Amino acid sequence: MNTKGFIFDLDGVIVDTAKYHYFAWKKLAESIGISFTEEDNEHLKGVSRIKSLEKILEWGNIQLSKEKFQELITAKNEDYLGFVESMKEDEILADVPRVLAYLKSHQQFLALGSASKNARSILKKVALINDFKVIVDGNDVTKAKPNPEVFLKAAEGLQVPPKDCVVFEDSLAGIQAANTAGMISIGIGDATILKEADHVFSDFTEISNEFLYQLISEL
Ligand code: B16
Ligand code: MG
Repeated sequence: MNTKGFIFDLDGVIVDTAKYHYFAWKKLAESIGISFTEEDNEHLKGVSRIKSLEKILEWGNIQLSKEKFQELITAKNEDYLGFVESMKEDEILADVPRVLAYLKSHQQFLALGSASKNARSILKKVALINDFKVIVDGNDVTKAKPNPEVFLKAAEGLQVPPKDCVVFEDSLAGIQAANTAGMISIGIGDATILKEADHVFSDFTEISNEFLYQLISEL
């Protein structure tokens, strides 16, 4: 059996923390008079915390002092962590445990590749921290998705060449990062948004063990 690298994004792939980011960004935006919808939130998926606030300010055409920027971003993260605090294993997205177990039982290497600086604490909350051989998150990279740094570092950690890696991602920036890294990209979500991916599924319930087996044997 070939050993390949399977790299998972976190938010929107393993857990649905996007809704918590949404609540926290909405509170922040509205506190400075900017309206914020779920559609706006879509544009922040996979985008780093700092870049996200820069985008919101741009949308509202607002300039802030460095101090105020820092104050708001700290408050946003505290609000977000307030939601994360009560997360349990039942917030793992459907069929993710089956896919992880299948890959592990076929001797495949698993990594996490996320833009989030909170990735490790979220993985602990949902008891998945020991499932990944390598974790690369927002604390380990200097270049945000669509730059491939996060996935290349994950492949390096797994000691698997990028061409033998598969990335599961819910954001367009993440799919572009995987493609630039020379990896197989699998979009989880809306096929119209993720059309640059090699394959798209609306969620893991649509990904069969046969498909996973094919990935393992064909790469
Ligand atoms: P944090 P992913 C990304 O995680 C989220 O999609 C994005 O909405 C968030 O702003 C970013 O992490 C930073 O997260 O504030 O926790 O450092 O999808 O790359 O796992
Ligand atoms: Mg994501």
